[in-house]
Amino acid sequence: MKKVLLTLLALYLALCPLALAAAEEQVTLNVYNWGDYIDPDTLAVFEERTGIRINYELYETNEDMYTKLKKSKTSYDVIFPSDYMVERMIHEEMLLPLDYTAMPYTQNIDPRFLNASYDPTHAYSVPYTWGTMGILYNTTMVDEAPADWDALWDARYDKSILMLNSPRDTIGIALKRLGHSLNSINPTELEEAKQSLIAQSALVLAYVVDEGKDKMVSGEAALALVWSGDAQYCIERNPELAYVVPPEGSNLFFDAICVPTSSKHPAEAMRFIDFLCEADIAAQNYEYVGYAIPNSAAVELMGDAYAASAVSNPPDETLSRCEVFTNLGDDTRIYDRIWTEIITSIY
Ligand code: N2P
Repeated sequence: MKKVLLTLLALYLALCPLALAAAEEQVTLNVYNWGDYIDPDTLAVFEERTGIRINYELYETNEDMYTKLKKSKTSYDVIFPSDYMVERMIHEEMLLPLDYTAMPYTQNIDPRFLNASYDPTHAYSVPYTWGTMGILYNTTMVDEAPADWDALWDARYDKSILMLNSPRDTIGIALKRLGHSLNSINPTELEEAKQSLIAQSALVLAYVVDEGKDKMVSGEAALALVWSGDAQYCIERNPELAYVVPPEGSNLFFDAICVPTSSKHPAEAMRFIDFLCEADIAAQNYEYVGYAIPNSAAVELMGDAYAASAVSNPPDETLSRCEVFTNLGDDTRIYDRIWTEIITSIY
């Protein structure tokens, strides 16, 4: 009996480390992304296929994501910054270099998207989506289609206008409307943009990001400053809505997938990025998210269904009027200060 017990004890002690090791192998990736920016079904596919778990958290703006990464002790494994924010995070050594040999499906990315100035060799970022900013409007609530950015300053739509609660986007559009670059750091131009936004604020129903979509779909507001994919998402749910990129020009953005330096599981993070680049997964995500994608294999797979949307896929003439945000370095503080002044003048 004693011998049997000793044998069992020996066996238990021998197996214990194995059990511990198995428990340790369960990796959870902390994925931090914009609202409505992935089809949740694809996350389940990834978990099932790899045994890697995903803990999914949301942010609404590049600035919120950046501040969280700087200030919180949480380690994130995968994030989705826009162009100018990728540039800033590379500069501040917040991103890990990527191992492309571990991500064969990145070959599906259209090479035209791989020489962007924010990360010229794409050492730190894999392109995920792209789009424009414009006006989403309810055709039954406006007298005529918006002819220019002035529509968002039109007193006829008092308390029926939604603006983005996002400093670069909202200040950028105010600059564009006044004929300036949306990367301006000229104090006079920025003061002019600030005053125009303070004057406009009396007409604004709310400064929103993700909640704006429901408000537009339900007809609570007549006009909204939105990103093209969110416009597409809303138009699919309410065909009385339409989208326009005003003639003065707008922002063209590229959002990317990156691994922050705080990642505890960079190998698994890159496995997830590679998974998102598979043609069928990228196509499935496009159908859910509505933003244009740089994945040639997925675009080919979708054929006409993809090519047909002028909202996601604007003509070159529209794109030629758009500007990409650049990292403003220390001058970003001017925008932060102006944004605080605008917001505090409202509330
Ligand atoms: C997704 C927000 C997209 C971000 N809802 C635009 N850069």
